Amino acid sequence: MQISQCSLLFILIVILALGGRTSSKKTDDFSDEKPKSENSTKIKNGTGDGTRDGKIFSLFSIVTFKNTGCRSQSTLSSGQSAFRNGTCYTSSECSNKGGSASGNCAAGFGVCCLFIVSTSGQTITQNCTYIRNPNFPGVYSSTSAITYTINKCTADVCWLRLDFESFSILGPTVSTETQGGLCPDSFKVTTNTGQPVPNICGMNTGQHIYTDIGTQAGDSATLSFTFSGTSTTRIWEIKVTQVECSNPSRPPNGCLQNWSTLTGRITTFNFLQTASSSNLQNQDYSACIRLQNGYCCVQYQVCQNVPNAFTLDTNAVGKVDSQCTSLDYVLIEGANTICNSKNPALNSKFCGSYFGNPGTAINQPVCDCTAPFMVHFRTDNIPDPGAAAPNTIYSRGVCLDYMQIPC
Ligand SMILES: *[C@@H]1O[C@H](CO)[C@@H](O)[C@H](O)[C@H]1NC(C)=O
Ligand SMILES: *[C@@H]1O[C@H](CO)[C@@H](O)[C@H](O)[C@H]1NC(C)=O
Ligand SMILES: *[C@@H]1O[C@H](CO)[C@@H](O)[C@H](O)[C@H]1NC(C)=O
Ligand SMILES: [Ca+2]
Repeated sequence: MQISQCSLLFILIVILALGGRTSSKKTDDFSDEKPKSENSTKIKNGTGDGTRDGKIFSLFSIVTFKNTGCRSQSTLSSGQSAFRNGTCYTSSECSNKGGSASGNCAAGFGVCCLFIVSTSGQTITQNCTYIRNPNFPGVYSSTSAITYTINKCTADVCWLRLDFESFSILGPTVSTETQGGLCPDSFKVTTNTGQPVPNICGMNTGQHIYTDIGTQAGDSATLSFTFSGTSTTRIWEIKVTQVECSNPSRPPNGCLQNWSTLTGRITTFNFLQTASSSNLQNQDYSACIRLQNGYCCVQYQVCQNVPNAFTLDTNAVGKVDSQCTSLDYVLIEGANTICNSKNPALNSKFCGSYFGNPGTAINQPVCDCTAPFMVHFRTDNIPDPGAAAPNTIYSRGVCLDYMQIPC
């Protein structure tokens, strides 16, 4: 009698232990790790109150889940994904932090907590906060400047990723460079790291920016909008993700944008896939590509099915290297027409209104087989000289389709 009762109890413990294990494996939101003060939540699980042996059941009475990203129920009409991202908290943590619950997470123990800020002057302290214009999804028709401050959500944040889910402010009014690509409205990112972030304007939905926010716990960033006149189309929604210094998805130093997909489309800011957009002035940044395993080169070509996808000035041919001195240009170090790392670099700067084929009015793909894999965009603030008369299709900027090439 004694023995069989004992083994029954043992079996019960085994069942409970196994049960506990599978449920903690079923969802990524659970963690066996010790709760870190800031990014995990520990709550008492009210189920399974021990009737016969409180000790056994108390093993399973604490639920710990990480405050990871979650998919909320709030839908996005444009931008990176169909739903806004939130952070998994308990419902009381969520309301204490100023968020709003939108769906569940952590197997129902948490709520997907959405953070949205729109009033000027607000300080953002939560990862994955959406910044939107006052009156969103309506337009912002006032001309009062707007500023937001972003503080680190934890001390080990080094980068911010800004995703422009919607972004439409006034851009250059002409599509030639007669004003050198001057921005009437402006969006500016300021940090104290000295990483240059170009001022941008116009239409930038779908674009993103990484910015180095600094390594000190107290470092912060400021996002500011200034406006030049009334507008019936001015609207923005920016997702601000805080990226840890050690996060493998941080960009390499000096990269304002980065991609790791096998193919992708890189465009200059305010490049509309219609004929009337204009290049912006004083751009000076790099878009970087991370090669996947088994890939050795990146091939670039002007965007397919986009008219005049490479137009930096009114020269009616492609130009390279020293021909681009004191003009707006694209820099791809180590570029060659052939995808083979043994071929020496042919050209690195490209300008004019055709890509990759100097002296002709024909676009040609170029290939880069030497790290780092990046495209640098550089524009000045003066109308670039050219042979032809001002033409509305010139100086639209650059749209490049890239493709990683296997080794
Ligand atoms: C912020 O959220 C993203 C997406 O969920 C996550 O990858 C990142 O680690 C988070 N950052 C911090 C500091 O927790
Ligand atoms: C957050 O959003 C991105 C797209 O912007 C998506 O790829 C990612 O899976 C989302 N993360 C979570 C945890 O839902
Ligand atoms: C950015 O670059 C890093 C490292 O080069 C890479 O691991 C990461 O996946 C990239 N991020 C995105 C969103 O592509
Ligand atoms: Ca120029």
